[in-house]
Amino acid sequence: MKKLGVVYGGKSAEHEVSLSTALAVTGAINYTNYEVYPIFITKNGEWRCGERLLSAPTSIEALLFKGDDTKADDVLPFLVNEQGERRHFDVILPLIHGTNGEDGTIQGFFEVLNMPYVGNGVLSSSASMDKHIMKQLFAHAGLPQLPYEAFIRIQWEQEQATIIEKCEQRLGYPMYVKPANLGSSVGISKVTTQEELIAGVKTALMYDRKIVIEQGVVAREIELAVLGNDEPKVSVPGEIKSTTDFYDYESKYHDNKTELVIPAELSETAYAQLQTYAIEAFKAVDGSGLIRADFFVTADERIYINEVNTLPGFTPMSMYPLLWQETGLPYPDLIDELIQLAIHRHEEKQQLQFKLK
Ligand code: G1L
Repeated sequence: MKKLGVVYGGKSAEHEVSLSTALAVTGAINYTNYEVYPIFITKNGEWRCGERLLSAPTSIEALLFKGDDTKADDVLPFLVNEQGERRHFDVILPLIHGTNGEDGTIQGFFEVLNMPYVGNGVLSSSASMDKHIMKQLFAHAGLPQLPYEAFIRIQWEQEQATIIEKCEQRLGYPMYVKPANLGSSVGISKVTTQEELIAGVKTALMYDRKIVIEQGVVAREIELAVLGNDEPKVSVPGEIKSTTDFYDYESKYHDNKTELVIPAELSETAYAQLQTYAIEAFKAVDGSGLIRADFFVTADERIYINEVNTLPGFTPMSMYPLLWQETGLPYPDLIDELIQLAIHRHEEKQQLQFKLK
């Protein structure tokens, strides 16, 4: 039996989302195939290891372990047990963001430990966390995307007028102003005037030193799920129908203001084109394990890639698992496949290093 460490909680804004995800995942794991160990990271960043789970936990409370709440940024309890012996896991399932939205950090930690982990590696995680880097990778891969502008704080301070002029000429209103480095939708504004643009940049600069401004578009939001390593598979497309103005943090996680239509209603041409683009996007960021690829599709079926998400929502009611459900892969099997992919990627890497010796 493989020892599986499920890591959840964490210092990020999505601590609670992570806990619900951990409850759903530990509820769906096949306990006859894995020895499951819960690893809880407090909001302070202290890692706490629980006793082996023998069956699905019944509530989030069962996943929270009490301890010294004054401790911060302590990974030692993950590395060694109470007897001071080194802990070992065959594979880690990180249901978590890196600290403060800077992703790839948790992945780097498991790399250093040479521990197999589920999902994207350091490069795809961090590249997809920076909207500007991601757009440059998409451009390089020839993926269609809407025009945008990107700049850092000092440029805004020194060349504000030029930046505004460029945005107005190349993009036009409405625009979306976003911090480059955020997973969720905090600090984002939709702007329709120059005053709003200036205010939006000021807001976004509170969250990041780098800003991306995107052209607004009247379009449907279509998402696809990609799964695999070197030969990734793609799901059917799904549509997010929002009732609010844009797909914001609130409606994403808290309200039920969005409706998912799976499979999305599309022409055969658009359907196939989206599937090709989703795989290309996965490869463009050098994904591994999984990626959710998000697109805009206009009424006349012009397609633009919006972004990829290396840590998509992952409860059984989230888009990514629902897309696979509809494509013929149920939630427990999806988790199993992701674990297998992690082990396989790690084994290949070990062989590569072995050949060099
Ligand atoms: F395990 C996977 F597949 F790699 C995986 C890991 C993490 C899938 C989805 C997620 N998502 C999350 O962890 C989160 C959306 C709860 C971020 Cl806080």
